[in-house]
Amino acid sequence: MAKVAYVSVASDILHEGILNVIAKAAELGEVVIGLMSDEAIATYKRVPLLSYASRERVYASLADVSRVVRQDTLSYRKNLLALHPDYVVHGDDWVEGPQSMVRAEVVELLASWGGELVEVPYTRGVSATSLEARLREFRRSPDERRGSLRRLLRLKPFLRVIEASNGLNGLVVENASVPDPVTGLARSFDGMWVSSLCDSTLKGKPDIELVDFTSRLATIQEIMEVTTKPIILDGDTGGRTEWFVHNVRTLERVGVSAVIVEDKVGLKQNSLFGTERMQRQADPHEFAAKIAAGKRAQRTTDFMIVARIESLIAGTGLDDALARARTYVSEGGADAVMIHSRDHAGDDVAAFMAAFKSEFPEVPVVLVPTTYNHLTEEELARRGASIIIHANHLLRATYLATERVARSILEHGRSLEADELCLPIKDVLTLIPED
Ligand code: SPV
Ligand code: MG
Repeated sequence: MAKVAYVSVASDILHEGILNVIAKAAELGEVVIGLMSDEAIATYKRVPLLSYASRERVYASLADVSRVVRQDTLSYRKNLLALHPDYVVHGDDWVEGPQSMVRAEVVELLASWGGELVEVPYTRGVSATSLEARLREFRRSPDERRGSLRRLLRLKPFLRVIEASNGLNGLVVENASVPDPVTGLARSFDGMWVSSLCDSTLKGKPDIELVDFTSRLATIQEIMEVTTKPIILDGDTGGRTEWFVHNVRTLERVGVSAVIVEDKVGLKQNSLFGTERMQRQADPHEFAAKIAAGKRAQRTTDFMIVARIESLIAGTGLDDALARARTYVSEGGADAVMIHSRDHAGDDVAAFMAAFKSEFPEVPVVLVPTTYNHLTEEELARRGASIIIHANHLLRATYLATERVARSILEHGRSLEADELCLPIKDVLTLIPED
């Protein structure tokens, strides 16, 4: 019987490096490609550009490949146990770094039936990761970017999103990455929140819909210029319905993925004031009609309108929140709901999600856990959250840091003491890539 050589593939792009690995496998036996599913890839890097079906066709058509099987996880375990291949062939680039844990498991499994891991010298300069840099331009295109939020929602159990308020902190959000404590693989943010609080505060203005849509759009464009991740706009109340429909189309056209609008009327104040400031909730049917008008105005299917429910903020309670959620989804056609709260325990939000998800299991729930931030993203996701937004932390950090430096310079009459609080000049000069 022919020997079997298993090659796992995650790349969109069939390049020379992968062909070298497959050619080596073909020398050893019948080549079975373990093609990673979109879900598996999304656990540690960007969602592929090509669908699973088209990637499968590409790999199945190679003369050296006998068949393609689906690999549903980053771990090879399930497929290796099913196939008991004689060989696994891989580039030697995974000996160290984030994939070394996956490698260790492969070695251990193969040993149990006398299989062997064969490593091919890594082909420099053609890895999917270097091609990825060139794909950035493509990912920045409005269509690609707009649709990426829905795609991610389908592929990942929950999305972690953080505020981005200008080009510079947009770059921080785009590039920040830490190893996952369990798997060792890269963990990064899935998307960006363009907050009304932060956008206003950065301009020295209160968060009362004073910063107009044209200005908000300029912020979005600035962030979009230098990043590729999906953008969720804090759309405040959405304004007059007659304006909202136009703004929805503008946001779609520039590549924003979603707008969240809150069910308030009159002078909007920031939700974290709770009932300390006079805030009025909208009539639920009128608000549903605004959302429905926005949905009808859309030119694409991938843009999302999220209904934000302020009942727990305004003190009108859980039953009101649930009734409104029902109206906004069933009557308004909202693609998702955001339930906001400033409760410190997070119990009201958990109660809302338990009830809402039993009625609408498919409708995503968005949370902004500023006050109940002792709960981890995973805990919130277990309770039913699909998108978790860290809404204002980069702005707050920036204020604290800059104010400290300003005081230090005043106190000392020179900037020497502030140096340790600042990014070194040589780093700031190279912070922004020139190409
Ligand atoms: C924002 O970030 O502007 C928000 C969230 O709307 S909150 O400030 O909590 O109301
Ligand atoms: Mg806001």
